[in-house]
Amino acid sequence: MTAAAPAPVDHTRLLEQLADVLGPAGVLTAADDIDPFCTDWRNLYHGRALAVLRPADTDALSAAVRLCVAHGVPMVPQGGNTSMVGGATPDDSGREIVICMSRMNHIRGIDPHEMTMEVEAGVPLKVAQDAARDAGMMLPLSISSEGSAQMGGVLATNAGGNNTVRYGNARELVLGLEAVLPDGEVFHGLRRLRKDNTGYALRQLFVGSEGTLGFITRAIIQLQPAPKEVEVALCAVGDAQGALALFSAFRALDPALIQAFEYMSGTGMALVNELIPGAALPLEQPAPAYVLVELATPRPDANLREFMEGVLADAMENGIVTDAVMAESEGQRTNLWKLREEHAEAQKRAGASVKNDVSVPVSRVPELIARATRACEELIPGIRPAPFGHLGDGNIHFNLVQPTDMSGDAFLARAHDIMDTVADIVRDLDGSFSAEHGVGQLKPYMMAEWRGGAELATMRRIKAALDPLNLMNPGKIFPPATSVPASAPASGAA
Ligand code: 2HG
Ligand code: ZN
Repeated sequence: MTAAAPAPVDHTRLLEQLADVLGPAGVLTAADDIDPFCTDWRNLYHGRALAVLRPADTDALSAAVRLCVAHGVPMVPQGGNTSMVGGATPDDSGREIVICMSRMNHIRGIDPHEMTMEVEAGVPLKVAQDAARDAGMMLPLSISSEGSAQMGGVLATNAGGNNTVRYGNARELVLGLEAVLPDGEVFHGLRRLRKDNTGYALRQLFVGSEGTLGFITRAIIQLQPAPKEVEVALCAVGDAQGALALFSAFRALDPALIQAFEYMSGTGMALVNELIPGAALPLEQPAPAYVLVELATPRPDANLREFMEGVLADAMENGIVTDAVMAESEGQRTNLWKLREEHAEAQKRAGASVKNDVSVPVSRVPELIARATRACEELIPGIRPAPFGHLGDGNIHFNLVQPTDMSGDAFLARAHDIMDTVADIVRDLDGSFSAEHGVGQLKPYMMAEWRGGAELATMRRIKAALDPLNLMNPGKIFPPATSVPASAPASGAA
């Protein structure tokens, strides 16, 4: 006896009901409209979707989620579509609905006394930063994709970036949160309290959950005073050990002044100079490695420049720094930052690359870079390691660019070997395989090995309790319950 094939599901009724609650502008179904939402910006994942929903407010999203749940349709939230790990891309079943947050794009208020901002999920990070600046304050979260990345996605992935060293990840900036839960109920946690020890801190469950436990709709963000003095320097160093020594020198004197402390390899910097129009290294000689340090203070009379010059002069005398340039104007600051911010773009232009967004205790960054460089060069002769990132947080993007004499496809076919090679060293150094980009659909296969036992089991229990039907961003974070840890990604990594 053969089993009857399952009857095809007719979603016409669901799409009609969704159009009723969201309005015609709120439901996209034409292939041309949907396609851009079905591919990630790195072009690694290509899914399909039943529709894209564009709710205008929390109530509309809540009603839409209830309808999707009633029809058993999985939902994938998408902000600026800047995920490095395919976290916002639907699978290829064509059954999933993408929830686009762009219409929920209002800044609902800024309070100068509390120094808080209430913001909706679809506001681009850059827009929120500019609004804080116009109000005389600062939203202290800065990432390379801030022009496109939206607040909901930034929070859902607990983004880090350049200022984590001083202000923490997105998690540390969130005082309150509103989210639509997997049954469509709204979690009203938009409190603006510094102290609130009333049971579990539920808002923190949603931060970093990558849309698997609820869809963030609004948040209260802690702002900071706008800096009055800012100094930026680009320093040439011999290696990561020198970079770490420079970090320790600044930190020993005044950790509160360090707003960013970024490491760049000579290889990565050379690619930026070669492939990014307008980029130019303002030092006499290329160096094996570089540091970009930004100091900032809200005090107008802090003599930051003198302080920076003093630390750099000592570092040059001690041989830690071999050359350095300090920005003389805002324009020069922007140019120095461009050399750092364009690393991801330059590597994309250089051909196929494999990303490893890893972190280790900060003291072990030099060992990570030295060992992983050696191991990858042994694995694939001619490979171009181009590590860079947030040295002050111990978070290095240990990225590898294809050899010039190898095809991109052949290189990407080795992505899994490369990731495992780096991961083994990261594990040996007590690190994490996912520092600030998340797990998405790229790295669930690593979860069982790295977060197995009680930790993964507890995460699964939380997921099952909140989303028993597994309809919120399925396939992200969690490996299939029975999976062996060998479902290699087709390409790339993060
Ligand atoms: C950055 O720090 C981003 O610029 C991107 O996190 C990192 O491209 C990358 O691997
Ligand atoms: Zn980064």
